[in-house]
Amino acid sequence: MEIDNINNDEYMDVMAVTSADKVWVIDGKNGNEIWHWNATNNLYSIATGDLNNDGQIDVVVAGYDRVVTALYGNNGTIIWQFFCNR
Ligand SMILES: [Ca+2]
Ligand SMILES: [Ca+2]
Repeated sequence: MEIDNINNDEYMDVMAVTSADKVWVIDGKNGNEIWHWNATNNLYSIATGDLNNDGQIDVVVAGYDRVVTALYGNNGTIIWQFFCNR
């Protein structure tokens, strides 16, 4: 779980991974879904930060199958994936 203001309003939002392998981004103001991403990699970790320095907070998740995925914070599409197979 992570807390950050992903839609640049005046309220913090919630980023969570669930056992159904989904990433959920929930508007902290009203509890509505902002977006979700259907993962494939048994997620257990999530963090936020502006990875590409565009002023928009992004989301990074990692899973038990050794894949790290970076997602655009505005819509949840994939920025990149890193496969930790070494
Ligand atoms: Ca917000
Ligand atoms: Ca960004």
